[in-house]
Amino acid sequence: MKRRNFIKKASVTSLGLVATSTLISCDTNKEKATVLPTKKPVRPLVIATWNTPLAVETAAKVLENGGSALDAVEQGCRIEEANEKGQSVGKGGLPDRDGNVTLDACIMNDKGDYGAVLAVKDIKHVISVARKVMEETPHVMLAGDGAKQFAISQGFEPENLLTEASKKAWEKWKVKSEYKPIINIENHDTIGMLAVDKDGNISGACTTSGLAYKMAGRVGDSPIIGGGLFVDNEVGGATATGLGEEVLKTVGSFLIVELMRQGKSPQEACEEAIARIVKKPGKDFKNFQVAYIAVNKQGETGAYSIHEHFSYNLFKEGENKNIKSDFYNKS
Ligand code: SD4
Repeated sequence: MKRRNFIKKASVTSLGLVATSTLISCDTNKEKATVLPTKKPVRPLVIATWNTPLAVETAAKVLENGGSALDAVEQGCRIEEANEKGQSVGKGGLPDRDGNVTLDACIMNDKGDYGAVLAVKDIKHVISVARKVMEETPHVMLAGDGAKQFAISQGFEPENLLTEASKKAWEKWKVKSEYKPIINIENHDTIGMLAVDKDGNISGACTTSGLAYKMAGRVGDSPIIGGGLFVDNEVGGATATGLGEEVLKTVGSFLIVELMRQGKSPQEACEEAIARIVKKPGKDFKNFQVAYIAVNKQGETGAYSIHEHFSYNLFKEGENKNIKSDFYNKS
């Protein structure tokens, strides 16, 4: 198979906040992708939030070897869960305000099945636990201690997820003793991943430690179907990163898939979902970020964020020096 891997990074830096989405598409076709989102249908492909090349490459390899989209997104997400340097996913995630690392994750397959775990302590690969919930139980969500017990019963090893670096960061935050949860703004964050396999079947996954220093028990959008992730194999999939409360209030990922069902492209659908958030009165958009990525059945992709929304016109005119858009051919 003649293959090209395309990595496209679109990043927006504005007001000190950064949103990045990374696209790798494995293409049998000779034509170069020149823009993000891809207008040209590409299959198989995998896209993920933020700049997570190793995770995306891992997932792409699964697809290249003929694996399913479900295996691809699970394997991709596991890379970030094991990456201790990433402070918003898996081991090394920043804790809640009491110092406990609690993880949320969910996964959806091409049959419309879904599994999720919420507020799980001491288990690193929550994306795989979510898959077990989907495949081995009659339920769709397990939370807290029940989820942890289930994971252990399935052979997952409990371990301390609080690294020294995250503990230090938490201790520093505690000194201020004000309740202000923080969304990580560096170039690494919650990973949401969507894959389309060579047959056009779509799966998605999302895994996170949620907001840094959140209230104990707080759960965001990432493990909630329709919020942080939604896949409908007839139409496409979408996933989110950013302030989960705002994603949930607009049921963002479900909205994007439904908009695609009505004929919008993935890019138009992501833009509309962001517009639903920003048109609400009284919101201070400078202080939070929401970003979506989406893919449709044909293998077209879209990506949009609140900060892009406010920079879009300048971006179109090429006048905003803060917006970078690089293209790499990794063949
Ligand atoms: C949450 N959406 O728990 C997650 C956090 C996140 O970028 O994506 N941060 O709300």
